[in-house]
Amino acid sequence: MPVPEPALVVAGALVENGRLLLARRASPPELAGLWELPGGKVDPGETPEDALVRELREELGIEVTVGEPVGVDVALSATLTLRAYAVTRFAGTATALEHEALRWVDAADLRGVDLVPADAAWLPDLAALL
Ligand code: DCP
Repeated sequence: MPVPEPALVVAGALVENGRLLLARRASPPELAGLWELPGGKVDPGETPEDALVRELREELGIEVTVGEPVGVDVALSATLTLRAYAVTRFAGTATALEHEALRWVDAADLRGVDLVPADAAWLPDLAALL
């Protein structure tokens, strides 16, 4: 039997004036209260870039341009892989439409933030953007 490719979750790194946008998850219970790069699952037939544009519109109410991947892909499980992309441009004011809160962090703040475990793998890559 062929082994299916893992499904992809995409997340966006938005930087403005030396600060990175983080979003605090409301669910599931084991991730609630932890900070992440906002994003979500790629739908069937959708490109990862299109999925990230859609997710950031739904979650933050902004229109983004997606750039290159940031850091390495992270395995969330046998069936789910997580990838971050740099957001090179965005329009609008980011608003927590689906998260508990948003926060813009500088390099010093980033070191002290409680990130979801998967996103912590990108810390050096994210710090390099600031
Ligand atoms: N995830 C993560 N780090 C991120 C974004 C997501 O570790 N920066 C993880 C959390 C979940 C999975 O990826 O285990 C899917 O993320 P979401 O729940 O945010 O994605 P969706 O909103 O698309 O999921 P659903 O369809 O379940 O609502």
